Amino acid sequence: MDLCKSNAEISCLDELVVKLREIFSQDDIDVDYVQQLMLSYKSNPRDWRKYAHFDRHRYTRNLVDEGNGRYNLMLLAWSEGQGSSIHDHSNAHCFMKVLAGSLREIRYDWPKEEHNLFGDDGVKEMKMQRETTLNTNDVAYINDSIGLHRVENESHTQPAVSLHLYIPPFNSCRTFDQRTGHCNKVTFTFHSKYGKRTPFVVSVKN
Ligand code: CSS
Ligand code: FE2
Repeated sequence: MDLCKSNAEISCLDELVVKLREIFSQDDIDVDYVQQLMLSYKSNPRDWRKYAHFDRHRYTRNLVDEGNGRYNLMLLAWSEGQGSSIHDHSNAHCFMKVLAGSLREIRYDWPKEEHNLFGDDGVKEMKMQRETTLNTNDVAYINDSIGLHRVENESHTQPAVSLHLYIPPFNSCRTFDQRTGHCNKVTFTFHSKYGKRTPFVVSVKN
């Protein structure tokens, strides 16, 4: 592990990890401060290459740090054209910093239930709030009171890598159908933990 200087600027990913552990030993979360801290780290692939495992079929989630159970820090690796569904963040804070390439964030309002005379179950197209392109080193923040989002690597020529901080950690969320507003619970898995590929878990039903 590289030794990092401990000045105000964050000079490497290991230093960011140490700083985050310090901050979250307290209970209050200063969203602006955490965002500034993540901004002040300038991405260097040497720091995070070992976490960047790509998959041809979908974006991967790679655990970097569990922060004493208070948060999850993870690296997401997006191949060309890969994206997420529209999702919530299970009442957690979500910080997202682009480490390589660029990502498109599309935000939506929560779907509104519409009940009508015929008892239909509230099918309603979801309303988009805004679209933002996040370039390398940019940081975005969202929580459930702001809305929902989906994230996409729109590039057909460049992969993208992002660093995500979720406070508190969660292992499931809800995904939403843009045309109907209907949602499903999904459970997450890690493709790798601390740089090592997670073994496949095959569940056998009798
Ligand atoms: N919430 C998604 C990534 S976009 S913030 C996830 O954890 O996979
Ligand atoms: Fe998200």
